[in-house]
Amino acid sequence: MLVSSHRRPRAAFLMCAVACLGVLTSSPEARAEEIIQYFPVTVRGEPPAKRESGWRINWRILPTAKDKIAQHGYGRAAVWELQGIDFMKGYRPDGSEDWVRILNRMALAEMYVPYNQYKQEFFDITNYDFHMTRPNPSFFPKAGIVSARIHADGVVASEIVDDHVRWIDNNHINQRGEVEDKVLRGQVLVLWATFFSENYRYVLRYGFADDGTITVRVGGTAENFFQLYDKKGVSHDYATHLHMGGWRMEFNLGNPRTNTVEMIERDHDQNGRPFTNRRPFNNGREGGEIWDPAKFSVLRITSGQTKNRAEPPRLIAYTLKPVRSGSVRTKQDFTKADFWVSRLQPDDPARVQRGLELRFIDVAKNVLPKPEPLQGKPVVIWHQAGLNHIVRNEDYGVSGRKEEGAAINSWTGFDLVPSNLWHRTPFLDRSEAMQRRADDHPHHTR
Ligand SMILES: [Cu+2]
Repeated sequence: MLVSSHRRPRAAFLMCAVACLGVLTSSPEARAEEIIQYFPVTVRGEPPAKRESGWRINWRILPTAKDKIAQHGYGRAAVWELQGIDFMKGYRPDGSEDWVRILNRMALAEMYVPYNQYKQEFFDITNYDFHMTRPNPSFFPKAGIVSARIHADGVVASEIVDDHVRWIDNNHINQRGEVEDKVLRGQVLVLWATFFSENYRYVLRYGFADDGTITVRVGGTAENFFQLYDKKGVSHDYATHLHMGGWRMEFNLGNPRTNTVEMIERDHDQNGRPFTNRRPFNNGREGGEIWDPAKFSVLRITSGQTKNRAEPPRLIAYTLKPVRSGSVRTKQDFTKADFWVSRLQPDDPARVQRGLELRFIDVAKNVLPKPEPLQGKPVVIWHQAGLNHIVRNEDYGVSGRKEEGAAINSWTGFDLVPSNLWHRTPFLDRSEAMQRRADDHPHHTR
């Protein structure tokens, strides 16, 4: 289908001209980038603080496939693939920095946009040779930011920003020996880039927080596909649509072969008493699981090898926590579940022959016919999160013309939250005086 004839060709031509100019001067879409960022970050003019945590992140902008055969395997479009995500969770007893590899790879592998009517639906990464746009000065604020820069690939921007209250310590003893609340403001490294999707722009945003949390988001903005009103001036539901991001993740946590994947849900026993139900993902086999809002469903991936420094030590884990207003369900098989898990290296020779499984749209087809056991095998976690864009005047011009307005950015995504990655509350140092006080008043804290 020639979507360009429906979508805004003038803008497309303009963007292409800019992009082609960029390609002439350098080859930005092939080079690997790396950022190393320690926390806390002090503001300009202040001495640097002792490093308490940090991130080391590599990525590559995988180039657009000009023909039908995708070079990188996700689809035709350019893909921003994070290729090695390490976190420093303080120091080991010997004083060295305690780094652990969290993820080998992570990417937004699909952007799926079905409309309510006309059976119109788009697979922006699978089907189109869309690229990543280049940020210009309007992309950044004049204030309210610790620092920001555009990386050498000309596509990815990094920002360090305040992340509001990380914790409040209600047992802090101030210099006068009084107990008072102490606030730790968090900081976050935000990596973001913008995906050109003809009339739409998608803001791909990863927040790497100082405590090890990763927030994964995609935001849709720019020009709507349909006008707000039809020729009779009636606002129709056909313009309403979903934006569904599909992410693909390979966790490491020290040794991917030892990782186990569980679903954790708030359930009720026969007497109606709530309990936390931890169970192997899909009975330990490849497949899909549903997010149940009444159960607060999360997926947890736990290392079988890497332990934290708690007493006694515990195995480190990350929890995939959905942050969503609903679940995408269409006739597409990959919308049958919200979480999918597949084998990185399947046993099935037919799957091996097809090559590394990177396409989100194939996940159901890959794993449902012959689900393979997950125990002792490196796995791939897939997650989809969508938002229902019910059109409104704020997304159009005054007369409902799409060209005269801009759809306000709307976000969806999920969080990756550390679980027993740290051995204690990060950055909270108890002095001996505070510890004595806690020992003297064991019932002080509830
Ligand atoms: Cu929309």
